[in-house]
Amino acid sequence: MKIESIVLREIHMQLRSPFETSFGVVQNRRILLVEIASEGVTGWGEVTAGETPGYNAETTDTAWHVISDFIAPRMVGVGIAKASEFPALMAAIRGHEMAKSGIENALWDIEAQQQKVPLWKLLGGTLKEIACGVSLGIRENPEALVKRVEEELRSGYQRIKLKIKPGKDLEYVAAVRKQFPNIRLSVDANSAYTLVDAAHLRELDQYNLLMMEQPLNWDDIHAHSKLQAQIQTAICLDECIHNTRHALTAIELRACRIINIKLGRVSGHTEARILQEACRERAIPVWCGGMLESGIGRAHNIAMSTLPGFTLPGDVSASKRYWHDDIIEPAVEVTPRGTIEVPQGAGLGYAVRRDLIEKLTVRRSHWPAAQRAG
Ligand code: OSB
Ligand code: MG
Repeated sequence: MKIESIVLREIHMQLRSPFETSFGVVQNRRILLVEIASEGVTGWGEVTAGETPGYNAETTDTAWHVISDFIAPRMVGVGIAKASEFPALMAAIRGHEMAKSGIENALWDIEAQQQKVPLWKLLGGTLKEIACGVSLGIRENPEALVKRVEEELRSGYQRIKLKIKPGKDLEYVAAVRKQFPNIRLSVDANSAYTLVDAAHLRELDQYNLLMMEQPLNWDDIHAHSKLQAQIQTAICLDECIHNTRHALTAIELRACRIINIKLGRVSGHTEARILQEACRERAIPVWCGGMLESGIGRAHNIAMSTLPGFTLPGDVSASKRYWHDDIIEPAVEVTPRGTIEVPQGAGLGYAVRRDLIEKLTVRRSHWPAAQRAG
């Protein structure tokens, strides 16, 4: 596959409602899309970095910089046999996994289209439908949260995840658990606590949670191993895991019993595939996390979620929970049994709404192959 041109663009999309986590509130998303042309087909990828460095170190602007100054100029005009060769070409660029992932995943889309197979099949996926959960932002009070949970359950979602932070935790979890004694329920702190809070976090053990996601520092696997020894609830690592090496460290240190895989955080499909297999061999369940993606990132998440290691419901939910008008067609829908049926078309399996994307674009950069040759 010869990389004939790369287009990088920033689109602005407004979430239907603000999403609050322990690190901030977001409603106006600034999303980078990558479009790569190769031998008659076009592949799409999404950069899942946030607007601020509150989740991890990357932002929309750092990704723009790294792709523009280091990745796109190096890749345009280059021929590679398989998308899985891309990470080796990026070895000299430290970190910036989300920037790399936007490019790599577009190459996977191209490879699948060239082979005329759905991306999930090319990746080695086996599931025909994937199990869906939802991630609910922090609310003004427990009653509002309970009401929201009820709505999501009515839509069929199989697992509810509550965002928590100090001062907005026990009371909220208690209220939801009281109303729904048997649902699969989890919490996500996005690094809002420290080991000093261990006794406080142990209080959550009484609510029979499926997991507690990333309670401690975004880069501290060791501290999570100390916490896991003190609580019954399974810890799930999100922010800490950027690659398979990190996952193996966490598993060996018993820092978690579950791992959340996000394509952007682990630099793309190639590493995600290796990581889920490593977890499967060690009986560590994995699930697909979300980063408030547009339809393009969502379609990549759906493809990844068909791999055999993904045994827990992901944060992959319907387009309409996020957007009035998604940039793919058809929009992603969830069945009454809380699943997404995997698309059968080649590549992503959804049509990209180019006209809408043009309207949403606020900046654009283009690298034609000739630029490299000349
Ligand atoms: O920690 O999983 C997270 C959103 C932005 C940044 C981090 C996280 C999240 C979510 C939302 O939980 C998942 C989604 O619905 O896309
Ligand atoms: Mg998380």
